[in-house]
Amino acid sequence: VRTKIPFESRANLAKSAVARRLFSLMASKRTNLCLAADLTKGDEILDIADKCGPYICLLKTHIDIVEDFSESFIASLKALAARHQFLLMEDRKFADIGNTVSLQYGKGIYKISSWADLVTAHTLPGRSILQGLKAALGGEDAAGGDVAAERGVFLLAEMSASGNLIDDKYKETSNKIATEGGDVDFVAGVVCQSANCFAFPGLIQLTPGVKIDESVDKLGQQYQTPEHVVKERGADIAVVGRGILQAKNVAQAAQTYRDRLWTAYTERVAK
Ligand code: 5FU
Repeated sequence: VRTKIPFESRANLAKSAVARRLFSLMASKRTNLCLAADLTKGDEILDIADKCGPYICLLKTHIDIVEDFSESFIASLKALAARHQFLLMEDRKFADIGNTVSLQYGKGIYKISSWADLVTAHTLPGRSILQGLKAALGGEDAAGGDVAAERGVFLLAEMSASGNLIDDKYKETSNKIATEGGDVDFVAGVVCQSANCFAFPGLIQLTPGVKIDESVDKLGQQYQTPEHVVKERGADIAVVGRGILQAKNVAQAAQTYRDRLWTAYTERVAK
């Protein structure tokens, strides 16, 4: 089973170059924590990215909630990612026809494809979502090289929201889109809540809805503990937002989440 295989071995199995990079980074930096930097001011995001940077493998944004977006904000965020060694994921949850997602990914104010190593996408429109996103990267480069090499997608196969409409059939087909066909080199992983979402060890399971105090929020979010998502639910990377954002000392909270998630992972592969 994939959950027993160490990240450094799974790096060699990954078809996506970004997944290989991320697996290797997780193994060498010893972290499987993703920070959901859901803040609305650019400076607040940069500040938390700097403080939590040493403890995370991935920083996840919702760029459309940033009130003072600018190109210099992106430049600063990229500099922090390089300094602290983490990747950037825009949680855009693309869900439209290929032509539209291509424009949404590459154009507009945010030009997501120019800075986000990874993005998220719903499988609702089917396989064309991958072709559409790839189209924003311009297809093959002049030398026939692979444009997907620098960029990757996480496909949603489950959601943490209570009452969400995803059923087993949807999950199964999402898994097929992630693992079969000509665009699998573009798929770095799957966003889901359980280990049975996919079996292929070259994909990364990203699991949101993680908090030390297991609970819910007022708007349908459901939380599980770091140990539970890693050991029982198959999470490779756990996404933590408010569990860190609302802490008095965010760096210390990030370190605590990192330690608990990493210990749970090492116990999982050793067992
Ligand atoms: F795909 C999903 C999902 O199923 N649940 C989520 O919570 C994504 N998320 C994101 O993870 C959500 O958009 C937030 O950015 C983050 C969770 O934040 P929290 O503050 O830890 O609840």
